[in-house]
Amino acid sequence: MQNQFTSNISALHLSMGKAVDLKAYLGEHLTRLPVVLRLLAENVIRKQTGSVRDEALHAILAWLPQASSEAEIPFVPARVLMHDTTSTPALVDIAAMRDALAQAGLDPKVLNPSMPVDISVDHSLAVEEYAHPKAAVHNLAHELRRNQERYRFLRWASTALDNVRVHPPGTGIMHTLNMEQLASVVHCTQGWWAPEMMLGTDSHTPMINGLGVLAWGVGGLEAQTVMFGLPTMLRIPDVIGVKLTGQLPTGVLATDLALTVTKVLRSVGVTGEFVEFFGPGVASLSAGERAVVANMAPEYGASTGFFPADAHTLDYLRMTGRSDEHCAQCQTLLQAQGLWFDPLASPCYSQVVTLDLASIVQSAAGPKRPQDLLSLSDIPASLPKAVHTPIAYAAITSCTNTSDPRLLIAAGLLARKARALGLRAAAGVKTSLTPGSPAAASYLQRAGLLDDLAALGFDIAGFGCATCIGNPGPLPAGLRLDEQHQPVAILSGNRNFPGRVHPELELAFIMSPPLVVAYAIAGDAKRNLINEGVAERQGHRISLAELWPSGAEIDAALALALHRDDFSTDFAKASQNAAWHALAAPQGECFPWDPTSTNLRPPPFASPTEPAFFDSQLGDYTAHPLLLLGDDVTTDHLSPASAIPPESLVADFLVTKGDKRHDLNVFASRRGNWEVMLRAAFHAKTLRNRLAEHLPTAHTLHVPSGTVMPLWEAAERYRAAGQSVVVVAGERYGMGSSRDWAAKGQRLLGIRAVLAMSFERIHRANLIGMGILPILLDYPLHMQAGAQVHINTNTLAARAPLAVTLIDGQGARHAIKAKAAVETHMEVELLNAGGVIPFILKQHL
Ligand code: MIC
Ligand code: SF4
Repeated sequence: MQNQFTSNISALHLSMGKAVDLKAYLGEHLTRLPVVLRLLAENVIRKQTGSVRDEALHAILAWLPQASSEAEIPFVPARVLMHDTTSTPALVDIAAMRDALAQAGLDPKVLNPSMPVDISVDHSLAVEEYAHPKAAVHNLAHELRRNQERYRFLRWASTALDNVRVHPPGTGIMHTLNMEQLASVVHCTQGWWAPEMMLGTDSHTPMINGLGVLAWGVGGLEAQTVMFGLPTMLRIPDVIGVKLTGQLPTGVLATDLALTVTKVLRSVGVTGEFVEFFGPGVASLSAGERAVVANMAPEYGASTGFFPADAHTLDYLRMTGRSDEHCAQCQTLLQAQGLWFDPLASPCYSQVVTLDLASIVQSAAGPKRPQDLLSLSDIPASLPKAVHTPIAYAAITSCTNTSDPRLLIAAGLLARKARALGLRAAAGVKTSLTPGSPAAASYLQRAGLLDDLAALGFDIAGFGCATCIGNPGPLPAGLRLDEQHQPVAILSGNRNFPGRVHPELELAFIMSPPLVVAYAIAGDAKRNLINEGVAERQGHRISLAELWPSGAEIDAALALALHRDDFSTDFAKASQNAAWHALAAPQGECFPWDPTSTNLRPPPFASPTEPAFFDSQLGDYTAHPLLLLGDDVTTDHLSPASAIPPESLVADFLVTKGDKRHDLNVFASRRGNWEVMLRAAFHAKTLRNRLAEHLPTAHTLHVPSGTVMPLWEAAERYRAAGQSVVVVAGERYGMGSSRDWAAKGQRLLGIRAVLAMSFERIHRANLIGMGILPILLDYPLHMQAGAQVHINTNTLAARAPLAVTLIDGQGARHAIKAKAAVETHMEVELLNAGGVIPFILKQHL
């Protein structure tokens, strides 16, 4: 449980009030520790007491000599940020847990978040309409119609649960909202001034690290533990210091830097560790540019991409309407605590990677992974030979690249030059602009660039995730998709896994907003923009350089466009969303479930009467593989977020329940209905399951019968026969997002353990949160037909070897080198309880 403050903290007495005297605790080690660890120390001092505090502080200091540690420490964030599609399942869990308490005759109200929870309704916007002035208004109306039931539920939650605030559709993307409105950088809490630290149920939560706010992404399950007052336990991470030198060359944008950092850090391997930027180059980047780089932390695999705060941070805070008094408080506190950025400082890091900003060039990444960096002229060669590659979508989208005004202004200026030359988007390209915040419309308008963007088809289509999350709306009419035509998506997002943007598209490139406009004009991903130019106009080849805005042009437009008050007035206006406030929300401490709903159903893993889903899955058992997978299984494979294909088992199921086959919305919108999500598990055309060749989507081979069948049916058969199942995979299992349905789906399929060569951090935690044991293999496990594994978890301990045996098809046994991918003692407890939900409930029942 969260500890109380003690009065015996060594305090600094500042002009505005008292704060932890970090120097008193850390002594001369203060400046040797990376800033992220200074912040974790501050959190421990303020939030813990007695021996817990002493041991944690001792462990942080003991990190120094090796710059590494096995010790675990508690962390208590100040607040939690969620979005509609991760908050819905978390709130559905809470509603179901409240039912369980009520049924046991207990007070359901004991389950209440103990800290502020902000929910941004941003993930469900789809680009149904585009390239006309009313597109945004109509898309918002489509969104509200489709998601009404779920939105009413969110409104119920905001009244039934204390501390929950919901930001309606149209107010922007959560991370932009966090940057522009929610983050305070420093705040006064329970009488103490403190640096702000938070958690978010989204992998891109570290975007706020660009402002010096320590935060990382967790799954909805981990957020539930934190919300109910349990600390989150973390192993003191390795901290990779990225030393930036030099300055970005003219014409090179923050996106190019973020993509380069992603490539470099993926090759270094920083999974699950903290990244902190330092060195003189940092001082040359604005806070907006830093946030772009911080945002892509999940793409480079790190928990954070931290930039300590400095004068640029204050400039950003002022620009977005925070008061001068508050900015002064930020500076006073951070300087006094030794947390202010010093470009000459060189703290001690676990590893240092140096990057010269002057070496960065205009880049893109793709066509299948964000770490596959390309120079523009290498794009054509990265595409399959002998096929046409028309551009299906050209989308300026995503928190990553629409939060920094510089990037959107650059896109607008490129559009202006193109328009002046009479250029238009190529026929058949679906263009859209979905910025992270309503203020973007104001500053683009003020700079006179909205019209230029619209002339090229980039009218604002709404304020939300849209194309980035796989909600680009239908493919453009007339698009050819066959053996000769492999259409491509061009987007300013952060992920391009096959099928991520649209289930039918396997190829996508990530790039800066102005490049998206250039590609929309070019119309074909194979056009070499560097050698062949962007387009021909009256016999004249128009080069990219001709269209590219200069740094001075961008600066001039920014000076004209940015208006300090816009950010809060536009946000306040968007928050008034009348249609949202008119939605009738149910009242009461327990949610009145509608038994006919296809959106919201209480899940079995929150019900003590469902032991198969509620009790611990540890033990001594022999298991069949439910799936045999390779490397890079992403969370988009494990539980897609994009459109539900009308011809699919999931669609068939929903149609039997009365839904319309051609209006099924996206998978992410069904995360409140476990029956749909069970069928959506591993629903990915591009997933290769080695148990059999050419398996249809979401099917597997049921080994005992030798029959191919839908996964959930196979799971049901194994369960009925009392047989256990596991998943076997390769490297980077669970790469991608924080969605806990990627783990919940596996639990519903009865999967007791996942054996893989490596796990992505958030997904590993989500598996444990669902009571599934992640097992780390020393070498790839090749299972021939009929092979099984024997697992004994009776002596399970954090990071300890585990007894795993391969039983081959002939019955011979081979010991396998493996260990539990379990990091902390708390995680062992969660596995023993059966997962987070039973763990929380069992404390009350
Ligand atoms: C994403 O970018 O994939 C998402 C959608 O924002 C996810 C969260 C989710 O799956 O709901 C993320 O990155 O965590
Ligand atoms: Fe939304 Fe994309 Fe940002 Fe995730 S990365 S929060 S889907 S815009």
